[in-house]
Amino acid sequence: MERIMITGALGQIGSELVGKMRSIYGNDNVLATDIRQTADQSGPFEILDVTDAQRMYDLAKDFGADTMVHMAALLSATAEEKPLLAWNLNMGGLVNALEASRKLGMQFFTPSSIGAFGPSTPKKDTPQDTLQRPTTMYGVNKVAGELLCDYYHTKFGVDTRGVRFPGLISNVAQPGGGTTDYAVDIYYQAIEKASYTSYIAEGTAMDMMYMPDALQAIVDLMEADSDQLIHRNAFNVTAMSFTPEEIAASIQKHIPDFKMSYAVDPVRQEIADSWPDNIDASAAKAEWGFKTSYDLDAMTVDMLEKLKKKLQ
Ligand code: AKB
Repeated sequence: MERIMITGALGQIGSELVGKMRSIYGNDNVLATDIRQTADQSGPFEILDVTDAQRMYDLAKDFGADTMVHMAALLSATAEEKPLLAWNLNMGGLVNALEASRKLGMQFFTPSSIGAFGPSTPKKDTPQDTLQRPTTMYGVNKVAGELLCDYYHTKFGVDTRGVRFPGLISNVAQPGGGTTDYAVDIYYQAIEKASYTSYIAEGTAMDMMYMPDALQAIVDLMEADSDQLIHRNAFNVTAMSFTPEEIAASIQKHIPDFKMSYAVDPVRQEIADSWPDNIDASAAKAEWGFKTSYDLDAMTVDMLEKLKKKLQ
């Protein structure tokens, strides 16, 4: 990785990944692109609608990119509201990014998700290789995407890589339209109001990861020796699994009067119920040394500290 182009650079992951990659590879070597404009001037930025294949190719070529990190996508709850838009954006954007990578010989990363699993997938210690019959448009996109990335590798030799991210929690950019977003929102509201109404029901366990671990995982996988990778496009990765009452209890250790209540959203609850409780990340650990630094309590300490400063 020397010249990196990132799509969806202003999204939840992209907004931090750009900074992380610029700090490692140099500001001028990371081209951030998004459909929206930004005021951030820390390095090159271009407007890009990822459904515009020609512009994506031209930008990568003009920049001399050797790596494509494709992050632009709609998340699970929005994809359920707008399934056709999700298909066109998530699959159209992905195939355009893969084609640009094939033509320009770029290394390629895109995230899959725990959304690639469905109700018939084993819920506990979900294996790396298992049943994947998701019941959401997002999940359909993610499974198709995993297969498409495998195809571009075996058919065309593109160095495609990816992980199945769990819910990601960050104190920089808020997610939008996801099912796991409550686990970010809860920290903001804990500081602002000492209370939170969860749209996910008590007892619903989902995998999660703190953003610094997620960013490191992307860098580590992209830097890993290609010969060591068997599951190159869809590694299970996770740092923790918790229910709404468990994250509330973690917050109460620091904000004792924090109160949790529930107003369950049937759409997002159904999506959450179709996902695993906790996935097994042993293939990622064995094949490229995946590791994490934050568990739930360590993440809570850091989130509350950073958000208190931010919201002051
Ligand atoms: C979502 O909730 O849609 C995402 C995901 C787990 O892929 N955070």
